[in-house]
Amino acid sequence: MEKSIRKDPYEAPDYYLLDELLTDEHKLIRSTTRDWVKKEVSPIIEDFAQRAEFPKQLIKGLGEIGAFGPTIPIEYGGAGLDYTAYGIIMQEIERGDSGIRSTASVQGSLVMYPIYAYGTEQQRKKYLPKLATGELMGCFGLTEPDHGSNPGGMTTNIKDMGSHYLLNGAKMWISNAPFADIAVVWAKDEAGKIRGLIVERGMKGFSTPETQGKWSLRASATGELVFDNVEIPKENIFPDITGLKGPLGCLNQARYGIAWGALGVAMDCYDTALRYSKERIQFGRPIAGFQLQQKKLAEMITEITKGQLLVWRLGVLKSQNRASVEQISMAKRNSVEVAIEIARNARQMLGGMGITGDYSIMRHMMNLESVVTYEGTHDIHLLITGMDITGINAFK
Ligand code: TGC
Ligand code: FAD
Repeated sequence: MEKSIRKDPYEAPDYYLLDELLTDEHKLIRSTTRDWVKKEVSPIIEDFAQRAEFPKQLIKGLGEIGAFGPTIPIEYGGAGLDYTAYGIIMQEIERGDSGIRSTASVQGSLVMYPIYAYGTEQQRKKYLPKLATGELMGCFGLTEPDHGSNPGGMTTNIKDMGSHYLLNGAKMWISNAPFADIAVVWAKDEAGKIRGLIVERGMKGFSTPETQGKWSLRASATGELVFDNVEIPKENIFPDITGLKGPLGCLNQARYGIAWGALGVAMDCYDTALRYSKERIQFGRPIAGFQLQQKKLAEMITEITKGQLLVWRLGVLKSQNRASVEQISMAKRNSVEVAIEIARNARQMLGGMGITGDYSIMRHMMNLESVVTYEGTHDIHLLITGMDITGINAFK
């Protein structure tokens, strides 16, 4: 059987004619992003993932297709698009690789968004246009070695020294950290209030050691942020936002993108398994003709279709500023769960070929182990839903 992934014959499933719910602009954005992923990501991503290296050459193209800050207004270099368009872009990029979507999510939702939403006009003008093109790359430091699901317990801190702030502490598991030019960092002030600030590479006492040995998200660079008496100019702090709602407000944006993105992974795995099963002959007939394989495929397309409807509706609500944080949690959790289940079944449908890098499924499967953990774990999102429907907090 011909090995097909490097040619990337991907065709997206649309079982319920959901294209009719999209505008012409949405469809154009989708085809532009899909073409870019087929041309630039698919041919190289497996090799980069095998080598555990981030393909830096993709940064410029990500900027050109509007993947950095799609909803940020045009005057600051963003694309000024609605949330459905943003979701579609994340879906298409993650269909190629979760690590590349991570790079785009962090840049747009976790770096550009807080600078736009919480920053001063001077900060917006200084950073946003260059972040939109990828001339500057950013990362987002919330998680610490001892505070992951419970970021409110963070110990990274700032002291007001009069002319500047002094930043101390460490962040862990930070996407893009090893090559980022700037970091949006969350730290407690002397009153114990969480504040956001912009740290620039080159500031004395700031380092970003790379995390080695990941079996997941291998084409994404992850690292630590270490702050040893870093002097932060006063103009680098976000002036008004305080408390956990600052960083969590950014996470709403990124979690929304993942809800679409993980479904992209599910669609890629389904498409690969469907094509393979129609071509692979065993016992004298295509394996797609066996009931057990049809059950897997039928269940995959059913879950994909339900997920597509959920994220489409969430996109409409988000564009109208009516999406609740709990609705976003439900969609992030559901899409990742659907994708994990589909990736596992799709991998089995490819038999031995499924474990190789000739197909995208095994890489997707491993990536999803990060996606199910970051931006709030599967458990945390379930507890958010649980608290919303019962009114009872089961976190603490
Ligand atoms: P809690 O007392 O519930 O809330 C504290 C304050 O925050 C507000 N809030 C939110 N605001 C905006 N958006 C949300 N989603 C919010 N959730 C809560 C809340 O109203 C309150 O405001 P105020 O004004 O009363 O102070 O906080 P808690 O300490 O009990 O924690 C709640 C919990 C567990 C849900 C939250 O901390 C959480 O979501 N934990 C998960 C942590 C997480 O998601 N970390 C992600 C790190 S970044 C990352 O993973 C990037 S990966 C990037 C990539 O590569 O794609
Ligand atoms: P823990 O919080 O220690 O959780 C361990 C387990 O306990 C989980 O199963 C969790 O669900 C469970 N648990 C925790 N609390 C409860 C509870 N109350 N009830 C029930 N179960 C509970 N962070 C950033 O700030 N920026 C980034 O760019 C970033 N990128 C990342 C990239 C990768 C590849 C990875 C793996 C992580 C990244 N993260 C990033 C960190 C990520 O957000 C955290 O890993 C995540 O929030 C979970 O924190 P933790 O790993 O400390 O796990």
